[in-house]
Amino acid sequence: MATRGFTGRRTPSDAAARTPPGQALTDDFPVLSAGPTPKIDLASWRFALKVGPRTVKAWDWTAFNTLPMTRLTTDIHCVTTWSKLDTAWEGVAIDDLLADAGLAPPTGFTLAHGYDGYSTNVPAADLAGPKAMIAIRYDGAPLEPDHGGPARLLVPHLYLWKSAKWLNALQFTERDEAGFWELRGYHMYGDPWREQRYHDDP
Ligand SMILES: Nc1nc2c(c(=O)[nH]1)N[C@H]1C(S)=C(S)[C@@H](COP(=O)(O)O)O[C@H]1N2
Ligand SMILES: [Mo]
Repeated sequence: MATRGFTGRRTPSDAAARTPPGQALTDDFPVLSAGPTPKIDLASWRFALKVGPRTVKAWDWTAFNTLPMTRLTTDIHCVTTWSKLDTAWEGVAIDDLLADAGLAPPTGFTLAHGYDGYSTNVPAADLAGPKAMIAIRYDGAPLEPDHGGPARLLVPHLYLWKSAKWLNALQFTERDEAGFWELRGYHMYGDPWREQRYHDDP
């Protein structure tokens, strides 16, 4: 029997129970970006952890790859109504990043910044534990540029627009500041199970 991920063991009712309201399952992996995929050279790639305007620590690609790597198989949900089950990722858990920077887990909010100028906001607590990471591999291979490679944020319990591609900084902020899509009417939190698509959704 050929299996991809856990697909072979998924029953129809299991799949239905894992599909949030208003979503439909896809086996494809659509690409959604506000602009063109930026060209990022691994030799010049940098990722910075910031508290407000202050850079606490920055990693180049070599240093980033010495951090502990975590595997995460999870469902993802895009606000354009597709969901994809059992996607397999590998990357650095935010807790491990904070430990390497000698930073206590922050309490406020986070702005994730991409190389393309994109940004999105996530409460800091939503990045803690095994449920979020900075992903560098997908489905056993380096993350493709169109999907955010070299490195993207992955916060799979929120709509996928929160998972900033081409990540170059995580910035902790005291206030909840809107990012690119949040300034254009998307929800400040974005829980797919509560259908928090647009700003005024409860
Ligand atoms: N840097 C950056 N990250 C981004 C985007 C973007 O335009 N730039 N688009 C977001 C949106 S709206 C979605 S739905 C997902 C899509 O991820 P995918 O292309 O891997 O499916 O990436 C999110 N992250
Ligand atoms: Mo999106």
